[in-house]
Amino acid sequence: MPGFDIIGDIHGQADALDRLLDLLGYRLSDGVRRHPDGRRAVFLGDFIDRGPGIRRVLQTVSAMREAGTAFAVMGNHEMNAIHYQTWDAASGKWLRSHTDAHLKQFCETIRQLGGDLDFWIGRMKSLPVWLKLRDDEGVTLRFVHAAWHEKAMRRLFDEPIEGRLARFSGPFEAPVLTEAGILDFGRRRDPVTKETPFGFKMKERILTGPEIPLPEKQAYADNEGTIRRSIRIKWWQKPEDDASLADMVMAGKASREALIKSGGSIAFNELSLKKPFEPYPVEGLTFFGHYWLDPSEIGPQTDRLACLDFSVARGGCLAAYRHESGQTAISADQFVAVPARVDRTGSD
Ligand SMILES: [Mn+2]
Repeated sequence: MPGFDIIGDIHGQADALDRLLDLLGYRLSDGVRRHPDGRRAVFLGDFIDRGPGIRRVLQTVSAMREAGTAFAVMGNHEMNAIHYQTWDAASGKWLRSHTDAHLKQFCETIRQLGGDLDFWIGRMKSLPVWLKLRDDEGVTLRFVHAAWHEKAMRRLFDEPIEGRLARFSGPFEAPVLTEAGILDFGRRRDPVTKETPFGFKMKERILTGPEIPLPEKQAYADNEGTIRRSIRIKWWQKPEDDASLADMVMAGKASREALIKSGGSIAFNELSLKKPFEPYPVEGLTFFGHYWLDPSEIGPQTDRLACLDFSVARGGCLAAYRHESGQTAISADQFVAVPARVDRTGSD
């Protein structure tokens, strides 16, 4: 029974994607990558920004989706791109403001896609915000870019927004944003009520992952030198009574070490949170990307949960997890990866 090959954040690294698909056995025929045994790929979002091959990554993924040889979910970078390009007439501004920092994130994509930018933005809008399916043996598989939050997802899907509009089209298992949903996910403040829409808050959680603000003195410089005033957390994990910040942070090894140096041993439960931290319970197998893990950390977070982002855009590697139908636990030996760059200088 054919299984699934789940692939993490690509960020324009088209060569690495080609090498990974070769390694997984997806062959090119009629311009589409297909697996001879009928296996299918699942991409976890963040196709664009940073790398040199953004167009080729979008073409590869798009062709596979259309041919039915792959599924994909939306990443925060695709959501940002859509919001950057969407004018909100009711508020009189872009859904993602055109600040220098936002332009800096998006400029490689604008430059590389040129006149085709709007065509590709249209394709990005067809990506579901999350995906749930069953393999051939009935095991539930969940896919999301950053965090699976079942309760929020149910409410997002079931509850109509202002004017009784639906946020999503398509089935619950693969919900695609409607134009109203794109607005609801992009508005920091509702133009009428002035409140932050539920869609915006949940977009932050699901596509960017929940973050917890740090006390002033705990701000720290991560491995890229960016000052962090909050930490991304292990959203699925109930903190032990004596958990430290370093135990609960969800980030690559270098970032964790920077946090520990700056005092990450302080107790997680001493943080003055507005609300107590509530882990998101998850059943079945869940796969996500987004967290810039170190290539030395390849392996699952728990036997039912795996992050597949190993920082290919920072010279790490592009990874996949080979799921076989019927398996109910994630196993460390079913990860495969290719490095961002192939070193040719050592060959003869
Ligand atoms: Mn991301």
